Amino acid sequence: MTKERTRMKKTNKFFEGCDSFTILCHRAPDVDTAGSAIALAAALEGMGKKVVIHADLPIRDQVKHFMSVLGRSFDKPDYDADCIVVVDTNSPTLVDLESVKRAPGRKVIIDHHALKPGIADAFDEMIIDEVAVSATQIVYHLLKEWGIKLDRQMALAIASGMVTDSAGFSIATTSFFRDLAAILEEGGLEFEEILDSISVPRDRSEKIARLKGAQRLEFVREGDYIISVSRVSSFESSVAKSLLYLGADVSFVGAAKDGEVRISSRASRDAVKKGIHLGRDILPGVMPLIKGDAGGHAGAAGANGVDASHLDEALELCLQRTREFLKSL
Ligand SMILES: [Mn+2]
Repeated sequence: MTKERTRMKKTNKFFEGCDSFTILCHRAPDVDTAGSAIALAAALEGMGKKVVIHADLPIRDQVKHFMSVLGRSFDKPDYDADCIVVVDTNSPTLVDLESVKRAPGRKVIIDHHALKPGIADAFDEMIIDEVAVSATQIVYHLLKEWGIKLDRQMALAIASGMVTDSAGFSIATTSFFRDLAAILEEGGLEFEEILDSISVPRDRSEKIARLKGAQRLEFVREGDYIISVSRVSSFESSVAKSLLYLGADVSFVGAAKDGEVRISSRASRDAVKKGIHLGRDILPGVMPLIKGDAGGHAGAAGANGVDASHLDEALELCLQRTREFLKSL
């Protein structure tokens, strides 16, 4: 779907003539798709319409937390509703498109990504704005167009989607900040409330694992880089991540528990830019030592196996391979 083919109507009052709505979030929903659905649902319910919100599993912890803060839950989808609205979804694999196609009602899609082939044809109306930072920002403009005053819940839903999709404001635009300020003001919200709605409170055992990981930390310098190694009994990936916050460029954290052994590793953006690829070049080396598998991305990778007796050797091997790579730069 190219921008040219995108149909933008002057007014987008797609709700007219419909009494019941099913809003579909994308599979494994994020805060933007959930926030879009919640704000839209609240606006439609304010008009006396019946709305259900659905998303296909899995539902991640951040979204579970967000939904509970917003006081909303996912429901069973009603494909017989007068109108099906799909939010923050550009790919046919992210929703049950066959059910959408078969649905008798009006079908609308709202997104801030270019639609991938095979999805546009299922819809009667497309509200696509590729300049918007988040789908909730599009929903915000729709609600304004409909003359709706944002309440706290709508404002929180919209602003949270904007903040999470802006990737730490790295892709935020001037209009993004202008909209965000207006939304916070209209909803009577402090920015801190947005952060609370999207940050999952960390489990105490995870906090302890992070601190133990720091306590047992060993590190070596290789040129300008610092490689760190530690061992915990669980939350190894959270610990590996936290070691980067502490200052390491690359971290390896091993965990052995109940006959299972896992290694999690992280590399800083800088190390990844230099060409390190943990999932391809470093972690697979430990597979025979832990009798298991390894893989992952350049900056985040893991290994798991069934033999914990050589875990220290496996971590040492990761360290040596990383040193060799860094030496070769
Ligand atoms: Mn989005």
